[in-house]
Amino acid sequence: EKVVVFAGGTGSVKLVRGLVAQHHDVHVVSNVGDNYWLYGMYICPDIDTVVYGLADLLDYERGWGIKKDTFNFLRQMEVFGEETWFRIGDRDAATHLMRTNMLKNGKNLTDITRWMCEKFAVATKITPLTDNIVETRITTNKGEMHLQEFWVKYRGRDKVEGIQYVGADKARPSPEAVNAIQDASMVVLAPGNPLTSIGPMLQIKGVRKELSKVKKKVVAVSPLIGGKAISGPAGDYMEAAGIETSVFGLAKMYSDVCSNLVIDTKDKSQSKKIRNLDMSVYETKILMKNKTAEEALASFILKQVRV
Ligand code: FO1
Ligand code: CA
Ligand code: CA
Repeated sequence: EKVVVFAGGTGSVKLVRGLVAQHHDVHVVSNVGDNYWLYGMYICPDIDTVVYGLADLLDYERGWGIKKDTFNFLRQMEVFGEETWFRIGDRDAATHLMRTNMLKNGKNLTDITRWMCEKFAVATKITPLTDNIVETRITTNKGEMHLQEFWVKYRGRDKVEGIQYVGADKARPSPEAVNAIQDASMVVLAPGNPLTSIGPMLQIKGVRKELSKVKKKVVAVSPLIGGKAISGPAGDYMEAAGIETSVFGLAKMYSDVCSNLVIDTKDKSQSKKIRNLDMSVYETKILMKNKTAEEALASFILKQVRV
């Protein structure tokens, strides 16, 4: 059985790691909306987080970058008078530099990501959802900016007024991603932010259609516990997008592409309402605070969710 995981960010890598530990054939389809150009280098946080996570190189506490990485390069950029709010480690920089050179030599992100998996000895397939450029941009009272500027530079403190996925209307899913969806025995929408991790992927033309064709085997995992985001600004983004910050709001958002929703036991008062949307609801503990919990949630999804 092939399990395809739509992934974007820290919660996603935990679930992916849990699924891989269950010896399942896992194929990760990654969000690209967070990708960011800096110092002439192309940075793909969601791809790198999964690669590093599966290579056991990820800084587990931070949830991004390589553990025990040094920051000499960044310090020198500071000496040169550059902004250094986006903390690129020395080893991490090598990844971005190699990727950028390959892009300049005409390789696409799918090929580059495959190369990365080989170099980091990651056997799990990881593919960007698209080889086209899609950029998640946030509008606040300070104006419109890249997600990384909103979240990292300004620490997510400004009020979110809107979210745009620039390029999503012209982007198309890669053939690898479409094949993965079609061949999957289960497609899992990881417990990522519904607007900035999973949302940008669903906005790409054709993706909603592909998923809706197989919605009976699509399982979304809630990123909320007790109506609040497990981590990050999911709640604020949902509010800005006019979506009720609850598992019911989430269910409505996903109901056209997904027939199964895994929610936390703390949210079970909403299960009945969700079932009325013609979705199956599964209740369990969804917080993945260590590797045991990651594997427990993965095992629950594989064994309890009937697709
Ligand atoms: N997140 C931060 O909060 N601060 C950083 O300095 C930072 C650096 C960084 C470098 C490489 C990388 O792949 C990711 C990095 N992230 C950083 C995480 C990342 O920007 C965000 O977590 C996601 O893009 C939002 O989901
Ligand atoms: Ca992300
Ligand atoms: Ca199984």
